[in-house]
Amino acid sequence: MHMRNGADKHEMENYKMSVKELKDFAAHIRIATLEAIGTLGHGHVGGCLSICDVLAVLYAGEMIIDAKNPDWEDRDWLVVSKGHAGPAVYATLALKGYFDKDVLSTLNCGGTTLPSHCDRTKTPGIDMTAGSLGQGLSAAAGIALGLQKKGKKNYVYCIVGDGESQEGQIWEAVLFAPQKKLNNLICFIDDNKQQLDGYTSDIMNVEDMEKKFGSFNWFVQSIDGHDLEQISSAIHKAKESGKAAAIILNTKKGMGADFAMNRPDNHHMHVDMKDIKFAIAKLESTL
Ligand SMILES: Cc1ncc(C[n+]2csc(CCOP(=O)(O)OP(=O)(O)O)c2C)c(N)n1
Ligand SMILES: [Mg+2]
Repeated sequence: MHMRNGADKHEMENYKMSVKELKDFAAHIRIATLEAIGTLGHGHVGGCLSICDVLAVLYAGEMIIDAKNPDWEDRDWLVVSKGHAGPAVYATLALKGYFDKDVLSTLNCGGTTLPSHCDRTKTPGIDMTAGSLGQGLSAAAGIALGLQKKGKKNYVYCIVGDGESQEGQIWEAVLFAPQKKLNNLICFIDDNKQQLDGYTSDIMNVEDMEKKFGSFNWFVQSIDGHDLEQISSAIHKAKESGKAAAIILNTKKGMGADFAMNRPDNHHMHVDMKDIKFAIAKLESTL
């Protein structure tokens, strides 16, 4: 595992976080995401909620970051390649103190610093602009290679969607990373089995991602993407593997909000404030 100057404080913080505290953090991310989308009246509810648990683990202490210095050169990087999940990332960043929580209510409004899709030029803490699917893993691999060339020990994390993995450019990056020995790159695949207009297996089946990444020489794990302990342990195993690592997160699109789960049309939804309030109350009851 890499160690670097100034990192010890953050790593200690991570070890102190109990599972209950992590669960609460994930619930707070979901609540703040739903509040922001509810205020706007529409948004990418499903794809935001499926990645809240991995965001919780990363930002609870796994990533070495400094909210007061988002561009700190010894930080870890996160590329959210499925850029439409911006609102979940913004909720996390606000909870971590990158900016005031009130800013979340400006989501996707004119002049906002929080556009619906991630934009590194607008939002403190966003490391890469995304939205045109398929590009983020290449960007993450490039960042990881650049950091290695500079002799830096930072990790680069990337979150890719299952539908997004139909893009050809993803597989160029999958070919590239192990050849360049990018052992500082950890790619999560948010395998929520759904894309914009239906089930991924019906539209263009990405099939066995574990086998596919493995055959390109990645260190691969497939886990329950809503189990915080499994996510945390998979990241540690990935770091110990010494290889470019893929973690397939078996998730549910819309996880944590009954109105958004188990339906084919939960991608970009117009939301009813009654449903949002009900979902938030249910999440709050778990705190
Ligand atoms: C290149 C490109 N094609 C199409 C879109 C439109 N689009 C936005 S999200 C999405 C579905 C992506 O599915 P998935 O990667 O599974 O993400 P999820 O919705 O499950 O979060 C599509 C097709 C896009 N943003 N970029
Ligand atoms: Mg999906």
